[in-house]
Amino acid sequence: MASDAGLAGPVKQKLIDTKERWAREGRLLTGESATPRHRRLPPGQRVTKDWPVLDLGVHPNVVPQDWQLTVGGLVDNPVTWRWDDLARQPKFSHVSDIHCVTAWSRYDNRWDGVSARHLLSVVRPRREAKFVAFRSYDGYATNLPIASFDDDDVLLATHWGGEALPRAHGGPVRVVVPKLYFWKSAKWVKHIWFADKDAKGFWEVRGYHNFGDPWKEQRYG
Ligand SMILES: Nc1nc2c(c(=O)[nH]1)N[C@H]1C(S)=C(S)[C@@H](COP(=O)(O)O)O[C@H]1N2
Ligand SMILES: [Mo]
Repeated sequence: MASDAGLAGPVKQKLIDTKERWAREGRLLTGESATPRHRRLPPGQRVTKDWPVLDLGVHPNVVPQDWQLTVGGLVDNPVTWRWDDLARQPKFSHVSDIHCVTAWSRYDNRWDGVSARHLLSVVRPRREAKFVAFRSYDGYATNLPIASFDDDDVLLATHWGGEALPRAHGGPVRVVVPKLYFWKSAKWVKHIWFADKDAKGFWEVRGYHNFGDPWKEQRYG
């Protein structure tokens, strides 16, 4: 079992142990592959109408006045955005489906916030930057290739369904990366770091796939 050093409080160790076991056993795998062109629901998923809360069990209480995001690493223009800075950025809105590795999917989530592409245009990653690492207020971490962040459906979300994003779902600000399993979408985001090397996050070191494409059923790896 990997160490939980760096997490911001008592985590749900049972949930973590169960999910690590699923990864070892290859639970939920169908062996199918699909493409979004032919069907809406990725293999092995079922649609839910409600929106489950899934995390390590620590819901940091970050009020907008205290929230700040630092974006740095291999970029020309590192920034620290407080809530007011974020509010001054161009607004972006997108409707997308959620696919969680625990097999639920939720259609038609309307997100509002600031697009990843706008953030990229502000910080300007250098040519050597190939990966993005996220770190959250609860100590959670996850990682993406820069190409997955640089997409037209990725955002820093402040609103869901027209309402302020609830704390349980990562408010005041979370990342949303709809094309990958939802563990790649960091709640309560605090740092975004660009690097030439990949650095695995919380679930990626616990048997979960490094990329996490639901259409290829990249649950574990
Ligand atoms: N900061 C943080 N982000 C996180 C997590 C977490 O524990 N902490 N869990 C991930 C996982 S495993 C999932 S499935 C989604 C769940 O988001 P939701 O609770 O809004 O459904 O958040 C992801 N982002
Ligand atoms: Mo998850």
